[in-house]
Amino acid sequence: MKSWNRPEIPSLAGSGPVPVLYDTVTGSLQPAVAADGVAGLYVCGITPYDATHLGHAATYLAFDTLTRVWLDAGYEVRYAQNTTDVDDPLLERAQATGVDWRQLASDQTELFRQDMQTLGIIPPDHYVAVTEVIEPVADAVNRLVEQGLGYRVGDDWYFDSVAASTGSSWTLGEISGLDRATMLALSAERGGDPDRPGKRDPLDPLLWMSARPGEPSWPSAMGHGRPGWHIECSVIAERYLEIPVTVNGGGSDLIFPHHEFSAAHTAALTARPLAAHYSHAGMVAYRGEKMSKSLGNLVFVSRLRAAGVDPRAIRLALLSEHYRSDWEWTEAHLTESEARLVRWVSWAAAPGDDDSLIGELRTLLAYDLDTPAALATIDRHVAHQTAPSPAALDAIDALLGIRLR
Ligand code: 5CA
Ligand code: ZN
Repeated sequence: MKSWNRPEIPSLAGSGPVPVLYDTVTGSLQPAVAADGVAGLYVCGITPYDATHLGHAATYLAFDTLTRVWLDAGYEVRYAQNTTDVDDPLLERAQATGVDWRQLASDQTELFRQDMQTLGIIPPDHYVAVTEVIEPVADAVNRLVEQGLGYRVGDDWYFDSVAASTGSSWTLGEISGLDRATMLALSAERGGDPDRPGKRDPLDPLLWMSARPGEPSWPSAMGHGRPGWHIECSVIAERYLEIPVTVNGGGSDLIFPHHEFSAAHTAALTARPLAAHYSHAGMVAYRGEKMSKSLGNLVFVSRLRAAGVDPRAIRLALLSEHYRSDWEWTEAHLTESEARLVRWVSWAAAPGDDDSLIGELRTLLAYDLDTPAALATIDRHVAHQTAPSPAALDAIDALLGIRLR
């Protein structure tokens, strides 16, 4: 699928440090290193049934920042992202609004591309819709069935997580580190069906859903149907990147069940881990609750854009919070960022020869992408009316995606 235009990224003299990044699996900061200087990044994409909200934008901006730090460290970055363009909520929304599901998905994906481009987010090298990989997904499910790790309930197919846990290089709970009671609760909350009779284990996730009347389906060895959710990311990552990828990322709502089971599927299919490193962005809330399409408490990037807000101010607002924290969007985030941008732009209009920001930004961002500290450092330079060198302004652009000149 078509991606979006890549922002211009100034190249800086020398190189910055390789980042250390909080890893969900070990619960500690770990260097996000690629032995051969080529970092592989897989980030879970949107389910395109509603416009991009600031929560999505914050998550993609976190991995954009990681990419910028990697590039500055001299790495090559290979990046893949999916879109879940066949899934229950999308089909339900299409049905409820009388729009063809393909049209809904392509319209919303297009809006997402525009939002990402406006925000200057580095695009993935491979932007892949699930509908583009139905055959490889069906083939992967079939292989799991042949290995005895996929089984039938009614006409649907499930992954045997207990058998996989003993027979492969993955064990249940390894990625999320959660206890069973928590996994059961999250499974029910996030698209699983722990109470369905006939499953070998309540946590077993769906691999292949048989065709439902009025819904899209494709032929396969398991009968007509469509992919389950976790298998899509497992297959797309393997198909477009080297496994294990350096970092598998997404929002923290994907830790369980999604990343747990994508990793399980990859381990069963390839005998390799999906990723060396699991990184999760915190949840952005609005009016007291997690911003979510299903709750409807959304602030849309496209609305802010249409209202004439400078995209750099949106970026600064999101960068002002640490990517790993859960935080609540307020109108003040925007007004403060607009004021900050005005101050920065007038400071940048009188450049000089002060290079010191370059090293400061490199150090702060390489330490678990500490964007709030990076902004605070720039604020200090602005307050002291230092005269930034053109290279220092380039560093703000290259590392934070904010162009001031
Ligand atoms: N298509 C699946 C992933 S395979 C999906 O979760 N789609 S989504 O549209 O619901 O979310 C897209 C991305 O935004 C995911 O990485 C998700 O973790 C992240 N996300 C969703 N809501 C928020 C939020 N309120 N704050 C931060 N990130 C969020
Ligand atoms: Zn995913």
